[in-house]
Amino acid sequence: MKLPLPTIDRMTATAPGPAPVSGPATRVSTETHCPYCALQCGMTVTASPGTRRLPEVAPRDFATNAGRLCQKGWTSAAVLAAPDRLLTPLVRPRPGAALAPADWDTALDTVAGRLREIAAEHGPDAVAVFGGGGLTNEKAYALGKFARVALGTSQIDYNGRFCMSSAAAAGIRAFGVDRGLPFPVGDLAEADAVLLVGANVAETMPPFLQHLQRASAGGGLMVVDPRHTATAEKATLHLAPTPGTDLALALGLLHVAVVDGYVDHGYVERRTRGLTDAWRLAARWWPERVERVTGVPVALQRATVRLLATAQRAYVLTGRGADQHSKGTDTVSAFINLALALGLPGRGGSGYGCLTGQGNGQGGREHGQKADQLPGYRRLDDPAARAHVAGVWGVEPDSLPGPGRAGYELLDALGTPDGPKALLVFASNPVVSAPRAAHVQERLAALDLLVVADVVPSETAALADVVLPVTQWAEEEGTLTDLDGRVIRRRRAVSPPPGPRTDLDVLHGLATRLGQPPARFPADARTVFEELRRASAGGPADYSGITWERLDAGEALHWPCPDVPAGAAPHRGTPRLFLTRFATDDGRARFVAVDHRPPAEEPDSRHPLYVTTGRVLAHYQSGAQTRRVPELLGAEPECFVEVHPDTAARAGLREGGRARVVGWRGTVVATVRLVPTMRPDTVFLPFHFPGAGRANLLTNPALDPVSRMPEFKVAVVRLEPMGPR
Ligand SMILES: Nc1nc2c(c(=O)[nH]1)N[C@H]1C(S)=C(S)[C@@H](COP(=O)(O)OP(=O)(O)OC[C@H]3O[C@@H](n4cnc5c(=O)[nH]c(N)nc54)[C@H](O)[C@@H]3O)O[C@H]1N2
Ligand SMILES: Nc1nc2c(c(=O)[nH]1)N[C@H]1C(S)=C(S)[C@@H](COP(=O)(O)OP(=O)(O)OC[C@H]3O[C@@H](n4cnc5c(=O)[nH]c(N)nc54)[C@H](O)[C@@H]3O)O[C@H]1N2
Ligand code: SF4
Ligand SMILES: [Mo]
Repeated sequence: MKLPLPTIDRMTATAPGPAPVSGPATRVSTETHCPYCALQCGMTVTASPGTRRLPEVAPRDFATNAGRLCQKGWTSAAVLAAPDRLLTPLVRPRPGAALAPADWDTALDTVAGRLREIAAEHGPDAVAVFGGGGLTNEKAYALGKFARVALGTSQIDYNGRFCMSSAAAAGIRAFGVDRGLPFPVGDLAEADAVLLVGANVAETMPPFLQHLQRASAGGGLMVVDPRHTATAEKATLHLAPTPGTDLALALGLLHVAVVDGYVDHGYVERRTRGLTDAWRLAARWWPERVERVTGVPVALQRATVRLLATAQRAYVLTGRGADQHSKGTDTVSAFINLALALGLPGRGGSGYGCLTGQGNGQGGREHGQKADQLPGYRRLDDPAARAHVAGVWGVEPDSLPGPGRAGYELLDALGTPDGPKALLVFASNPVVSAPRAAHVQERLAALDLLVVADVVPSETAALADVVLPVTQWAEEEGTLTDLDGRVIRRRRAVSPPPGPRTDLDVLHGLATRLGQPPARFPADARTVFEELRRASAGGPADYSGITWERLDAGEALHWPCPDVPAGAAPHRGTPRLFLTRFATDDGRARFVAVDHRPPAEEPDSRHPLYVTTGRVLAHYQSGAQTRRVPELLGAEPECFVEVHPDTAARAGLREGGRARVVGWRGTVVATVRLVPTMRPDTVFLPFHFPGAGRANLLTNPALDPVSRMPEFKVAVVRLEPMGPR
């Protein structure tokens, strides 16, 4: 792909004030947030209009980051000037031909024309949409509306399905609503004890560690992770279960809580239902049996429950290590059961929370890009929700399609006789990040039309028939919702280079070409936000009382924040949910009766090791952005595999040598890192790399029956040495 190179001097500031014509550049600073993870660290971006200098990024004091940034945040401006940034639409003139630059009208006409043909031939469900949790609230909302109204398709889902969908499902069934942290993240700073399950925040949200300082210094930090991570290093207790056995561990911890007399009976009586049924299953998970299944010693199980139960302020937090299993929902439910038995959720200063991951992972799962959902975290199969949202959209409720395929199932169906023939991808790179990636790549290749909107030529964009170049974070206005449900403003700090358009503009252009009235798909973020407020009014995630002005004034507004009658004092938002009641019919939280089951795949003589996957500090997700930042690529240039020295020796591997990691679905090539703290039965791969270093060549698309989450965290492999490079 040969593209015109962006020059940095095109990225001039647009904040108020005269543009410098000559002489020393005026520097213009804008308060915004990091483009990457759900912590949404506050940062100030300072542009030097009229110069070739990259905008400067500096941390600012915000509730989530208290003045700190991680390495990715500090270097985030580099992606604005990525040398291979997409600046012009690209169209593949015919299958097999190379992508060629095209003007916007040609590209959008091509897409709209092909979508019409495909829908006319095969019906509206032949066109599918795949979104992302990095999209702003307005984009996520517009994408869902575009799918249901302009395309009339049921086939829309997004990458959050691969992220925290298990915790979301477990949260809804326990508490009636899913807000990752139902309390401000800063509350954690007062905690005496925190049980962190399957989260390596030292690498995935480094500034978050400040909030755990008190617990960590006071001996109250407990980490459940098969690996001795940088986070586990800070913990007093490290429980290192066999991958895929957390459910047994959580049942065992509940067992200990009951048998050792730590259940808060008053709380259970007043605020919950269902302990008896949950206990019936947990009763069979006595500590010695749990030790046999998980490898976590009995004494450690007991010490964990004691610490958590005797602390004055205690939290249970889950991350992807709990979620990303074919039993992720039940696993998270089992940890929620433990928290309920100890009386933590909905008690000021204590609680349960799920650590949402993507920049707008929270807002991205509320406004309708999910297969079964309408804005405001409403259900697509709820007649009242359909009527309300259809009213806001100006369409008939009956015209809205029903729920469609979820995540992997959608990707797996592409190009099959009953499946979609066209796919539009906004803000995801499934060729690298989806499970069983080689198969997903084949499905994408089988489509009649693949359209990718992205800022850089990702591995998925490289397969597309049409690539649409879009603007990025510091070039745009919008809102996002951070990991504790606080709505924040993303602000335009630099002007984009000529060429790219916003995602909202792209959706506007496509919708009008598909015959929609132009006013129905506004390209202006604020206008979309005003509509989103109305669409969300009365829903679980009610944003109707949140205004652009209040956000700009820096008010801390957590949803739900309903609108109030004229004249009344504005609603202050809800920083802490559940203090008096849970969001269930009767206001009580539910224990869910769950039992352990093994992962979908277990070691055998050909594949004697577990492989688990996750993140490293320097890279973000599929790496499409961070592999384009020289400092980050320099820190982690290629895929590696963490192996215990004995395991490596048995396989004939040395530090720094290359290994083939061979599983049932494929082989990954990785550089060997000897890690003495690894479990000898387990190896670890980061999933940030493309090509032969793609961890997802190995991962198992065995799905959780409730959340449809794939089993990213457990597959089985063997190691083989490879010659030198
Ligand atoms: N540097 C960096 N930061 C990020 C991201 C990134 O890509 N890079 N992505 C963001 C996003 S979208 C997300 S979702 C978050 C994810 O944040 P985390 O959940 O912290 O990330 P992971 O590394 O996927 O998984 C956490 C840990 O789970 C462990 N684990 C593996 N298998 C199991 C198991 O069976 N049980 C248990 N208990 N633990 C297990 C892994 O060893 C790993 O250390 O990070 C966000 N922040
Ligand atoms: N093996 C394994 N696989 C995993 C995981 C794991 O732990 N192990 N974790 C899973 C998780 S938690 C997640 S969240 C997924 C994430 O995986 P992906 O969905 O692939 O996420 P990203 O790499 O963030 O992809 C975002 C893409 O959107 C582009 N982009 C950025 N901003 C915008 C924008 O405003 N508009 C548009 N149109 N594009 C934009 C970026 O350049 C990038 O190409 O990966 C999952 N895959
Ligand atoms: S922790 Fe997350 S939000 Fe904060 S600087 Fe790092 S990537 Fe950005
Ligand atoms: Mo994620």
